[in-house]
Amino acid sequence: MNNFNWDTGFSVDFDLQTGLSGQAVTTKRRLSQMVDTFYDSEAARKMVEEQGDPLVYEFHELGCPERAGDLAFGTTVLYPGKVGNEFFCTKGHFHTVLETAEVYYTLSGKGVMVMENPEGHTVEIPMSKGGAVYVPRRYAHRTVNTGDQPLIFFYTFAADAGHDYGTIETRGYHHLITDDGKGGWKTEDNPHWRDA
Ligand code: S6P
Ligand code: ZN
Repeated sequence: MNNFNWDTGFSVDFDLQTGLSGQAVTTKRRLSQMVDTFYDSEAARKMVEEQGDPLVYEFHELGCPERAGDLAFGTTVLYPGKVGNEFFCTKGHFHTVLETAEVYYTLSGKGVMVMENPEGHTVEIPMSKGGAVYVPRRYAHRTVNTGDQPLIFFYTFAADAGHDYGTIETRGYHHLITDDGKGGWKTEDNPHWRDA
């Protein structure tokens, strides 16, 4: 447990030098927990068996009360890797309160913020050190590591926003972010996307 006082204030050391092993506990997502996130889920299962279930990402959940007026925040580390041609990414989610935005600030690495709204409008915004990305209200958000180093970013959002993972788990994303074979990334339509 921690001593974060959400009523009188506190500071927290994210301890980025030692891979988030400081005072703030992280939630970890291994590939076995998200094989169906990737287009080639069979390749993901094979990687789990043959490569010892790699850690895809971890992020802080500091225990911010889910009440109006508070700001939840933390740091995410998304590790480099690929499943087939598709870069490692987070699961991605809508906020349960759809009309809530979020801000991401990239501390190191490079990647892409992949967003789409319920009407199917899609937006991809590159992420690199020193850049802030505004995730607008109503947009699902997923981060993708397109580099060969960890992508590390700070995030903050309204604490009562809630997380809807089910919609993305059921429908998938419209777009996949894949290796372009030239050291960069490209967007491909996801053949598995379902208009459920
Ligand atoms: C929460 C915020 C981030 C993500 C984290 C992991 O609103 O967007 O903290 O939770 O980057 O991604 P995901 O999609 O597994 O929640
Ligand atoms: Zn969010």
